Amino acid sequence: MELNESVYARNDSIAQRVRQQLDAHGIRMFNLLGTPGSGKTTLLEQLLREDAQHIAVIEGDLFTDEDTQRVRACGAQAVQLNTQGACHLEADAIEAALAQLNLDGITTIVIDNVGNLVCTAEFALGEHKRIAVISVTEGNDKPRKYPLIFQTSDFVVLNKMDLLPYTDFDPVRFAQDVYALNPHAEILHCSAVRGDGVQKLREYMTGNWEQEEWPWSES
Ligand SMILES: Nc1nc2c(ncn2[C@@H]2O[C@H](COP(=O)(O)OP(=O)(O)O)[C@@H](O)[C@H]2O)c(=O)[nH]1
Ligand SMILES: [Mg+2]
Repeated sequence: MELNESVYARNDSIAQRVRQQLDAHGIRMFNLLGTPGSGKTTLLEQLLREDAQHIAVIEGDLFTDEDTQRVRACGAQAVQLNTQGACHLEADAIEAALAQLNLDGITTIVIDNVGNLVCTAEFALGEHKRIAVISVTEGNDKPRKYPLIFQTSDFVVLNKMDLLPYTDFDPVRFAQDVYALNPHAEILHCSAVRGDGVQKLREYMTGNWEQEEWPWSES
């Protein structure tokens, strides 16, 4: 218990430092979280289609650099972080990754987090906003089974809407469950392969929302 608290406190203080560094550069950072295969990297590829010059990517994966190759093929700068089996990224790795990026001209950084609905949600990385990506092929129970990711995400992408007719997924029930956990969440229906919903996500990411106070202020 005490060990856990010190791990989180240390992580939070590094995350706060990362956030200060980003604010000094006027850069917004988004933490893309979700299940393996929900479509995080496909969504990112769509976002990069229009603006690969101003968006840099930090890719988190256990062992491979396949997703980094995918985003570099879109023309974006990307740094690979391999967790060597760990199920989430921590703020110290993000701080090290930032040092490897050329931030000139960069307005936005997207962290393509390790696919995982549990521990990724527990670690602040210095991001300004969290975007959870869930797909309709995963079943309706995810908000009820994995509440923290929905409680802490600002934006929830419900992806693979093109497959909805082939599933028993109920988007209305999903929305009720998400709002019960987080009334401020915005839910966006997307098909990352078709590009549906991507423009709305782009507008949200570049929009004029208020910068909130640092939410992890205990440390
Ligand atoms: N039908 C459909 N397939 C998708 C969609 N988005 C992603 N996929 C597919 O789902 C698989 C996993 O996508 P990927 O982006 O690699 O998922 P990640 O593990 O979350 O990064 C790939 O085969 C994608 O082509 C979508 O909106 N509709
Ligand atoms: Mg991926």
